[in-house]
Formats: sequence, structure tokens, C-alpha cells
Amino acid sequence: MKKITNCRLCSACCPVEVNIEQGEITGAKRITPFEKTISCLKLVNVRKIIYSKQRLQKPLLREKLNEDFKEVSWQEVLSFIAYKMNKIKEEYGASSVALLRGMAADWGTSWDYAVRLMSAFGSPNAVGNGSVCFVAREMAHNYTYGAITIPQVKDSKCIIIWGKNDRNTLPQMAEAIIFAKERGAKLIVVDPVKTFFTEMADIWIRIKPAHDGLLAMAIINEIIKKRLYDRDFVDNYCIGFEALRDIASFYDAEKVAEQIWVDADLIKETAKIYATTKPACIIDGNGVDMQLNIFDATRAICILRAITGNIDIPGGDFIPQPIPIRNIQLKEKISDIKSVMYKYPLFEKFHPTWGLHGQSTLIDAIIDEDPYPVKMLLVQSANPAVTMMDSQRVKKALQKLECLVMIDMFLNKTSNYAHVILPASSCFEKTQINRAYIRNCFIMLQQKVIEPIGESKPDIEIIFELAKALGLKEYFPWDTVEDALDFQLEPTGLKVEDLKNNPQGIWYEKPRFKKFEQEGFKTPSKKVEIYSERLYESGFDPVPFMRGIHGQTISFEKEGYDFIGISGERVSCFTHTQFRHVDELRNIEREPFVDINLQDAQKLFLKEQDLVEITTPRGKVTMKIKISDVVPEGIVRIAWGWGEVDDKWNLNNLTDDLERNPVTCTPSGRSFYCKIKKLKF
Ligand SMILES: Nc1nc2c(c(=O)[nH]1)N[C@H]1C(S)=C(S)[C@@H](COP(=O)(O)OP(=O)(O)OC[C@H]3O[C@@H](n4cnc5c(=O)[nH]c(N)nc54)[C@H](O)[C@@H]3O)O[C@H]1N2
Ligand SMILES: Nc1nc2c(c(=O)[nH]1)N[C@H]1C(S)=C(S)[C@@H](COP(=O)(O)OP(=O)(O)OC[C@H]3O[C@@H](n4cnc5c(=O)[nH]c(N)nc54)[C@H](O)[C@@H]3O)O[C@H]1N2
Ligand code: SF4
Ligand SMILES: [Mo]
Repeated sequence: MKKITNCRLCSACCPVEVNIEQGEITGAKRITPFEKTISCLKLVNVRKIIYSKQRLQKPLLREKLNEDFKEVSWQEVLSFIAYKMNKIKEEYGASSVALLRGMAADWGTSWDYAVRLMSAFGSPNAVGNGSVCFVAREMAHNYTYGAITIPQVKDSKCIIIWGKNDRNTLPQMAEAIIFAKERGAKLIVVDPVKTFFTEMADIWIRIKPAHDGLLAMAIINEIIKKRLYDRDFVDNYCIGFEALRDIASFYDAEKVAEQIWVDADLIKETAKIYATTKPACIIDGNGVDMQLNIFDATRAICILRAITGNIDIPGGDFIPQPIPIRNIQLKEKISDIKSVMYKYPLFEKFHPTWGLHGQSTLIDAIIDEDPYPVKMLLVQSANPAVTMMDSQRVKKALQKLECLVMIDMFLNKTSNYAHVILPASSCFEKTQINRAYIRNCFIMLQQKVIEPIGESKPDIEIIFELAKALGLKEYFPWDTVEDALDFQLEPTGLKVEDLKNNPQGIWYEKPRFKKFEQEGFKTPSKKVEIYSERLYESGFDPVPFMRGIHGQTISFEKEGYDFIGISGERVSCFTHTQFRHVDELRNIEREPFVDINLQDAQKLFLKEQDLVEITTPRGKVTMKIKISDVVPEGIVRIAWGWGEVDDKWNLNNLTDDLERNPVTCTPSGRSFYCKIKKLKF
């Protein structure tokens, strides 16, 4: 039997056709409209992941961290958690119980129920990791033109890929890029690292890490100076263009070139091609997200889209038409309570259903007890001991908790600090609607295609069970997850049943372009806010980079280290720290490496496979080196996600979590100055 669902083994959320025989998955393949397709190694090995012997099948409990876990019943474990949560609530207040959520269980409907539980319990602290993922990017888009745009790659004539590597991370987008390129689209890639797409590009801008904002300002300046901007769009739909003209003039290509390691002529050429080839779109990604200057840098990139008139046109950058599902997060119940993220009030409130995505503030609250102590933490689908910046600090915090509950499919390094582990079902064992299918007009169901493994439960059901154990059933009146989803879907007139009957997805409405002509933009002024009054009133630069760069661009810049370390590739076979226990995937990438340029290797007397130690003020990693031209001189790239296998390979031993973007709470997980030395055997 074949069933259609969407895969959620990574955030690409691909539509897939799954083969099922006798209730078991025997294989799966991606559904894509493109002829040239990209195979996903994780999906090829789906059986090894879903039926892994290491899947958690029963709840685990221990009173103390130095004891072994014992298997217990759901009833016992739920009463234990409810008892602990209520005890902490009595002693310190409900806010001292927090929930931390990674991206693996999705930030669509399944996130809504987690937030609802915390709101019903009385804690505002449902925290996600979007400050280092794409939520900070989304805020920069929102503050400029009211929504995060979706690049219309397939129909574009000029594509800029800015700090993204969809070949490994989003196959459907990579296929669209290849499709457009083969039909003559120009391709410009901004990336310090050589990738599949830099090899295919017409222009490769090998930028100095974390200097994207300055590049964007220099391109803006060039476009304005040469009068290549879309005057009609700027006059009718933007505010702040005059201020932008003045500020951008400080970022002249000749002046900026050396600082960002890019030839001035290349900046000028890029400006000319991007502004004169219509339609054009920009794909911005995580290479820009995890930078200290994320907010202004992304705003500057957004402004480029606007002044060239590429917003909301076919082949440009589309303003999405979100599906109007009901907001069930019950935030009104906790709106007066100070959250751990109170120092980032704009980021906290910029969106009605994003929760608090400044995860670093949770660690502050545990360690410094500011604004109050957080004593108990529920971690759902995340591995913070490895994935949050500055692992030593995170571990110190986890150790300080009175109780840590994890909801996961596997044990991971964070489980070392847990008292309770609840077994979660995989994406193929549960029904939910993912964020990718609510944020725009196309909706598709992630539907259960096999029964949960062992005693594992779907994430939403676990939340229902916790609510019941806490005596909060009145807030969760639904008998099944599908009933709850129907309640959320009610304003759309759709039901889960309709989505099941159309497993390949439904166009809720047809995409409409140039919506701004009738509706304006979803900003306070209804215009594209090159100048943002909201930012000005809150003490931030109303126009990006108005006062130059905020703080340092790369961590430990002032500490006299000689190399820039950057966070490694997201290889196609793994998702962050996941799946390294799967032999078939591990055989593709056996161990992590540090990529280094030949000139640097020679300077340091290093040869292929030599073991090196990399240090920053926060800690160290040791790995073998791989000599290649993927990185330029002065940069080493350190493999990502391997801290799950061994702490000596944990990249986040090196990163900083103290300096952050003042708007979005984003630390620099992407780049940091470091030292490298050869280790003797
Ligand atoms: N296989 C796989 N797929 C995934 C994931 C995974 O772990 N594995 N994770 C998922 C998640 S949660 C996310 S957020 C997405 C992220 O997906 P992407 O946004 O594609 O992020 P990365 O793959 O990290 O690629 C970022 C690119 O930015 C470049 N870069 C690094 N530093 C800089 C810089 O300073 N400036 C510029 N311009 N570029 C820079 C890198 O060299 C890299 O080519 O992927 C999702 N998909
Ligand atoms: N230095 C550095 N730091 C980074 C990054 C980087 O590139 N460099 N990337 C950042 C980014 S963009 C992100 S998104 C984060 C990722 O950070 P995390 O979200 O912590 O990353 P994962 O390693 O994917 O951990 C996911 C956990 O969820 C479990 N899981 C998988 N599916 C499910 C499910 O359906 N339900 C439940 N309950 N559990 C599930 C997995 O077994 C795994 O233990 O890391 C960030 N940190
Ligand atoms: S890219 Fe991600 S979502 Fe798509 S099939 Fe592969 S693992 Fe699944
Ligand atoms: Mo992410």
C-alpha cells in the first residue's frame, strides 16, 4: 500500500510517498514536480531510523542523576511529572517551570499545543531555538514588509543565494534553482565556502564570514548611485528611502571591499545584474541567521528586494497568504507575566504564534535566576547540551535544574541531565500540520502512516496526557488529536478529513501577486519600512547600519586569535546531532573533520589527517584535518553536529553565548576567532 504524507526527519518537510506492507514502512520516496531530482539519504534509510533498536519504547524515570533509569508506566511517569510541576509552582511560581522546544517536532500545530499547555499551567516560558534558526530572520522580514517572503525561484531570471545551501538542506528548493538555472537564470551566490551552488554560479561572492550586512549596504548604495532602483515602487510603497540613500553612501563599494574580502568590481557587477534582471529573487539562509548582526544584515537584504521592485511579483519574492487557522496558544492567560526573554521585548512579541525564541535567556534564568529561578525544564525534541552555543554554560545550567523531563525518540547527550524521558513517536507515526503548510496558501497534512513504535506517543498526545495529569483537561477537551486539529482548522472551513482525502495537499486559495496595491503591507505604515518608527522608538537603528556595525561581527574578535572558525556543513545524511547511530548513514560520514586551506596547512606544518586542537576562550575540540579549497586562507570550518558522538567533537564547546544581537538575542554560532595547533600522538 502507498500513502502520502510529509516527512519531518528534517525541516524540509518534503511531501513523500511511503510504501507500507503489513503495517511496516518498507520504503519512501520524495514527491517533486521537477525532472532533475535530488535524493535524500535520510529518506533512503528511513527504515533504519524508524525501526532502530535504539528507539525509546517506554517512559524512563530516575530520582537522581547518578542513578540508572528504570522503565515505568505512562501513568506513573505522568503523575511524577505533574507532582514535580505543581511542587515547583507552589514553591517558586508557575514561571519557574519552562519548556524548551527544538525544531524536530515542528513549529506548526504541534508547537501550538506545547505553548497552550504552558499558558494553561500559568508559565509564559515556552521557549524555542529560533534565535539561531530562522525566526530572527522572520522578524527582520516582518519589520520591513510585514511577512517573511518566499522566493519564486522556478520563475526567476536572477537568483541570489545568500548564506544558504539548499543542495543539502532543502531539496525541493535546490531542484527549483537547478531548473531555473538550466533555463538561463543568472545565479549569484554569497558564501565564504565552496559549495555545489558556488560551482554553478555566474558570480560567487566569497565574503568574509559575518560581513553580509556591509555587502548588502554596498550593493544598495551602488543601485541608488547608478539609479537602478525601481522609482515607482520606492515612491509609492516605501518609507525612508531618502535616509537610506544618505546612510548607504557611507558603504561605498571601494571603501567596503577590503573589509569584506570582496573585490569592489564584483560588488558593482552584482548590483547591476540583480537590479537590471527582472524578475529576481533572493534566497536568504542560516549563513546570515546565526550572526551577531543578523537583524540589520537581513533588513538590508530585505530592502534590496524592495528597492528593486521584486516584492510580490511572479519570479520575485512572494508575500505569503497564511492559512487562517485558529490561534489556540492561550497567550492571553499569561500576557501580564514577565518571561525569561523580557530583555528582548520586540522579538518576544513580533508574531502572534511564535513563542519566545531567545533560548539563551532560558540559560540566563537558570544560572543567574534573572528575572526568577527556572527550576524545572521540559525539553521537547531538542539536544541543547550539544546544539546551544557555549555547551559548558548550558551543561552547568542543566545540572542546576531540580527536574529535567525530555520528550524524544532517542537518548541523547542532554539525557545525561534528565530525570524523566518520555518516548516520542516519529513523524510517520503521527498526524499534525507543519508550519511549512500553514504559512502560505498550500496546506498539506502530515498523516500517520504506521502505528507508534512500542509505547511511544505522538508529541501532541503527550501534551494532552500531561494536561490531564495536571488537572488541566478543561483546556484540552478534545478526544483525539484530529478533533483538536479540526478545531484549529475551523476558520478555514476545512477538516482533517478533507486533508486526508487530498493527501497531496490543497490550495486553500490561489496565490495573488502585487497584493500591496490593494492591501498595502502588514506594517504599521502599510508600506515597506526602510525606516522603521517602531525600531526608532525602542532605541534601535531605524535604518540598518545607521550607526555602523553593532558590537563585534565575529566572537572573540578582540582576543588576538589568528583564524576564523566557522560552523560546518549540514551534510545531507544527518539532521544536526541526529542519526549518527545509523550505520548506513555513518558509513557515508564516519567522523568529523576540520577543513583547512593548503596554504594555512603548510604554514602550520600540517598534513592530511593530522589531529589538531582548536581553542577559543570557551573551550576546545580535537579533530583531524582535511586539506582542500572549500575554505579560503584564514578560515577553518569545523564539522557540525558531532558533539552527540563525542564531546571532543562538540563545536559548541567553542562558541559564545554572552554577546548577542540586541533585538533578536542571537549569539554568534556561525563564526568565531580561534587558535589551531597540531596535536602529537
Ligand atoms: N541535511 C540537513 N538538512 C537540514 C538540517 C540539517 O541539519 N541537515 N537542518 C535544518 C535546519 S533546522 C535549518 S535552520 C536549515 C538551514 O539550512 P541553510 O540555511 O541552507 O543553512 P546551512 O546549510 O548551514 O548553509 C548555510 C550556508 O551559509 C554559508 N555561510 C557560513 N557562514 C556564512 C557567512 O558568514 N555569510 C554567508 N553569506 N554565508 C555563510 C555556509 O558555508 C553554507 O553554505 O537546514 C534544515 N535542513
Ligand atoms: N554552532 C552551531 N550551533 C547550532 C547550529 C549550527 O549550525 N552551528 N544550528 C542551529 C540550528 S539552525 C538549529 S535548528 C538547532 C537544532 O538544535 P536541536 O533542535 O536541539 O537539534 P537536533 O540535533 O536536531 O535535536 C533534535 C532532537 O529531537 C529528537 N526528535 C526528532 N524528531 C522528534 C519528534 O518528532 N518528536 C520529539 N519529541 N523528538 C524528536 C531527536 O531524536 C533529537 O534528539 O541547532 C542550532 N545550533
Ligand atoms: S530532505 Fe528532510 S524532509 Fe525531505 S525527505 Fe529528506 S529528511 Fe525528509
Ligand atoms: Mo534550524
